[in-house]
Amino acid sequence: MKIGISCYHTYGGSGAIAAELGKALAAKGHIIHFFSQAAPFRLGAYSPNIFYHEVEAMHYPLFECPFYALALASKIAEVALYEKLDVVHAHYAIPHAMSAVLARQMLEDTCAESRCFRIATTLHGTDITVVGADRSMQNVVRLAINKSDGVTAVSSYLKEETIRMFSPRKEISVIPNFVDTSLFARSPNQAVREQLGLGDEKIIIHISNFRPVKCIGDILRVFEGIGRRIDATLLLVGDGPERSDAEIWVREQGIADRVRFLGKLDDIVPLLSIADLMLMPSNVESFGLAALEAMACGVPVVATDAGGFPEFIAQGEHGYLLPPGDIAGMTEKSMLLLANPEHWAECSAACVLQAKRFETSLLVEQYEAYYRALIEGA
Ligand code: GMT
Repeated sequence: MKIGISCYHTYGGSGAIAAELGKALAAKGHIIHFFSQAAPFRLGAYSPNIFYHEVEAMHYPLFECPFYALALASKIAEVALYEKLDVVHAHYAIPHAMSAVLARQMLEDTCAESRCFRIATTLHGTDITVVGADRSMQNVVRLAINKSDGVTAVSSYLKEETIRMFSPRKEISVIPNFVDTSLFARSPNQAVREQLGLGDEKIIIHISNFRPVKCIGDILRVFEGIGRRIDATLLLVGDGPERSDAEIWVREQGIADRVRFLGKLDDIVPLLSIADLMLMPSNVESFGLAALEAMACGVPVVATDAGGFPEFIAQGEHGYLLPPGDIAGMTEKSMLLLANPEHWAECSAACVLQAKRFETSLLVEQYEAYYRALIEGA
């Protein structure tokens, strides 16, 4: 198949899933055309089956905002026509699905409807639970969903939320996030510990874009509680709006020497491989890809019972789920794992097995079947 993928290039789960999906499809012989503002952060090395089209919105002094959604629509239409794309897979309802809908309208005079590309839209969460919750965006999100040929959500939670908030006409299928367990596998390396100046203390890790929804303050408070009982270091990977406040807070608390702000890193496996626990206290998370990647590396997770986490983290088996904001509960459960080597080892092994149920190859097959059904149903 010839598949266009429209996604955000920025540090986040949707860009990671879109890039990994495109790479896996290309490895199976499909031709993939990526559309985004910059190369998606996990795109990596050259592949003969992957083409990347940078979308540049026109800048003109009269316009306060560049017209990215329109530039993207024009680019999709241009590439779809000349490359004869079968499917355009939009990651996010807005603007990507909306731009794909517009692109198809641009081609209406040029190609017969039955020959035009199909639109598959994947909802990742923020487009529904954050942006979509803003009344000014509701109509356009609903339109993008209803005008797509097929819609998938990354968890049952997100599917139900979308139905509750938008009552869409379209059927929504659930295709969860996935992880390549041949790459995300624990391989502890003493050199990594040495580079970071770590001893034999317990390592707690968190990876995100530091947006308010990630509850960075809760991570710090849980870590502070852990640090009062055992020797531990917190590794914070990523960057975003909550980082500055977090840095100030750890300095004020006098724990700055035990909290490392490592910024945005592409290769997180070496860090996950030395981690003992991942903290994900998000107050809403449609899936939580970073937690799945940690589990693949044998890292148990303490997260919230919000959103999609309960769909792949079983209580007491792969870590623990607590209500958002329950700092005392998260601290206690973290200690249960960190202070009991046998329990930790059982959880760690169970995490690795659980991640294999979300193996990239299995979920990529589901996407391929989904595209085929859309094409055949045309
Ligand atoms: O979590 C983020 O802030 C990034 C966001 C994104 O759009 O990249 O992630 C969303 O999509 C991921 C991939 O499907 C999910 O694993 C994340 O749970 C989801 N984030 C939220 O729902 C907050």
